[in-house]
Amino acid sequence: MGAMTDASPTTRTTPIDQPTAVVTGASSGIGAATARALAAEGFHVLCAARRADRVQALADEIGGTPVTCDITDADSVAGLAAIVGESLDVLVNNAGGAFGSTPVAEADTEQWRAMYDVNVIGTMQVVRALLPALLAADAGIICNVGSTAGRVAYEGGAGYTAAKHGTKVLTETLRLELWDKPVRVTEIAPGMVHTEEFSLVRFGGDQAKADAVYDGVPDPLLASDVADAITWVVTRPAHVSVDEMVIRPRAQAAQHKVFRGQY
Ligand code: 8X3
Repeated sequence: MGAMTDASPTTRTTPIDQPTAVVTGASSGIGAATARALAAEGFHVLCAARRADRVQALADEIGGTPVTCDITDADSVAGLAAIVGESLDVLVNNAGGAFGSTPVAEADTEQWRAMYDVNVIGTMQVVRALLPALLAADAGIICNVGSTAGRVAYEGGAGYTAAKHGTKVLTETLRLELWDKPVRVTEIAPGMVHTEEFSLVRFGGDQAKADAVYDGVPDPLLASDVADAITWVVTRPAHVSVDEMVIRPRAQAAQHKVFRGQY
């Protein structure tokens, strides 16, 4: 998996004075919205994801660079690093996901492995490969997209909550390890975000189950809301480090306390 395809150039073509950003999982949802938002802020965005047609279309739309990349594949990530080159200002580690919702007693081992692979190991592999370029930028920032699932437990969610707790701890550890380097490390932890794919993927393509998650909820967050938060964080002055930001819709006071009705 993860072989580079013809959607990936061998170099990027960034004007010399334009800041650059990598967004992983840029093929849809929060990733695509973040790529658009950063491009609107003047960044040259390297749009990285597995689906070549989608990253190509997005890069065409925003004047960015498409990179076909599977973050769980170290060779594929090395290809991303080669395209990034010597310097990188912003890394948004957004690629991730939830697969399945069974209780621990009925857990599907492969789904759990896949969740740890993409949410934790994949994030680590991208950080490891791109950190030299971020340090070369002298004011780089890493923004990992975690989740409120990395803050609490909920029934049927353990494979995902364990992985997103992993994303959180990876982020905290990285901030400690880079304490004397000119790079900031942030985690954005969204709650309920209504994207086209997150719940659909979690429930194996069952649209009715996916729709039920948001049923009656007045205004769940949209991908653009989270992209807005990420853009704000990464455009603060270099001495301002936002360690973490939890962002939920008004209707979600806590993971289990979701208002479904009309205000
Ligand atoms: C998604 C939040 O509530 O599905 O990261 O765990 S939740």
